[in-house]
Amino acid sequence: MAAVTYELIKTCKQSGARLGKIHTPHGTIDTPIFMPVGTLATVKTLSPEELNDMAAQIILSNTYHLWLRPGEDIIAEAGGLHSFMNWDKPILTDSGGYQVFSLSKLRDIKEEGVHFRNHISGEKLFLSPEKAMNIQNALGPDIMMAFDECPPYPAERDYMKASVERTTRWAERCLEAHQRPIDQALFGIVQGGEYEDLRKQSANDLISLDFPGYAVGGLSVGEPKNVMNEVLDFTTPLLPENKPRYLMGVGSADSLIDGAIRGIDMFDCVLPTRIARNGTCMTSRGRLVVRNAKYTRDFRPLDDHCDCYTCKNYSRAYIRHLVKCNETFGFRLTSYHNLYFLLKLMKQVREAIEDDRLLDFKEEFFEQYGFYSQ
Ligand code: PRF
Ligand code: ZN
Repeated sequence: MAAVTYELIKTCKQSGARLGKIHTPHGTIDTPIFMPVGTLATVKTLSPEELNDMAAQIILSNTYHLWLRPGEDIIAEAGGLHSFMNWDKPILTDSGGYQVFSLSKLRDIKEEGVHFRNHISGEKLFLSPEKAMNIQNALGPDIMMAFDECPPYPAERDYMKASVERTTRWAERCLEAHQRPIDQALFGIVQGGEYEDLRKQSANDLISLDFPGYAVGGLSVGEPKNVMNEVLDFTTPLLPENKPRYLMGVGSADSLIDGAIRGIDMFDCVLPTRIARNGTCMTSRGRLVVRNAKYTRDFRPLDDHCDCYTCKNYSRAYIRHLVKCNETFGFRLTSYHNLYFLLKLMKQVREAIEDDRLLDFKEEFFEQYGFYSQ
C-alpha cells in the first residue's frame, strides 16, 4: 500500500472540479484543500491548537529553512517534524528547490545540483536531489516534494526546455534516493512555464516515473492570471485521475476557485499569513487594510459574514490599534482570521462541488468580492 492515496468522490457536473480525499499516515484530508504554510515548523503567530480549531487539515513546511535552522538531525532526534512541532495531522514539505531560487540571488545550477549562498549568513551551500531527499526523509513529513527548478517568468523556450529535462532527470534521482516510500509519499513537479508542449513533455515523463501525486510548479511567478488559468487548462487534463494534483504557491481567493474548477486538489501559499502581519485581511468583500484611518472608530468585525474567533470577539478599531502599535496579538488575530477565511472558502468550494454548482458559487462569491478593492 502506498503511503498516500487519492480517492475521487465525485466530479462537479457544472465545472469539472474534483471532490476527493487524500489518505495519509497522519489522517485523511478533504480536497480541494488549502495548506497553511509553516516555513520554520510554525505557522507564524499561531499554535497547533488554533490551527485545529480553524479546521486546518494539513500544513506545509520547508526543507531549505529547516535544513539551515535547526538542522534536520535535531528534528529527527526529536522524533520527526510532527512531534518536534506538536502537530499530529498531515504535513507536506517543499523540497528546497524553489526557496533556493527565490531567496538566493547568487546561485549556480549544475547537473549535479545547485550551488548557492545561505540567505542569512552568506555561507556557501549545495543542494541536490539526493540531499533534498535525505533531509525530507529525516524530517518525516507525509508528503515530500521532488527537487526541481522553478524558472522565472518569462523564460526563453530553449532555457525552459533544458530546465524541464534536467528537472525530470532530478526527479529520477529523487525516486532513487528516497528511503521511506512506505510511510512518505514523494510527489513529482511538472514544470514547463507557459509552453504547452513542454508542460506535456514534463507531465508525460514524470507520469512514466509513477509518482503517487503530481504538482504543477512554475506558476504564480509573476505571470498574468489568465496565463495561469490557460496553463492549468492544458496541464491538469494530462495528469492521472487517480492521484492528487497540487498547485504550488497559490493562495488568493479567486485563484483557489479558478484552480479547483480546473481540477486542482491542493494549494499552499504564504499570502494569507504574510499579508495578515502587515494588517491586510481577506474578507468576503475583498481585502480590507485594517491600518486605514477610516477604521479608527469602526467597531464592526473584520468581516460580518465570518464566525471566526477574531470576528466573534474583536473590532476593526481594536485590531487597527494593535496592528499600528506592532502588538503581536494584532498579528495573531489577523493571521487567524485570514486562514479561517481561506479554509472556510475551500469548505464552501467542496460543498458547491458536492451540489454540482461550483460555477454558480463562483459567481455569487464575486458579486461580493472586490467591494473594498484597493
Ligand atoms: N517548485 C517548488 N516549490 C514551489 C514552486 C515550484 O515551482 C512554486 C511555484 N510558484 C511555489 N513553490 N518546489
Ligand atoms: Zn474572521
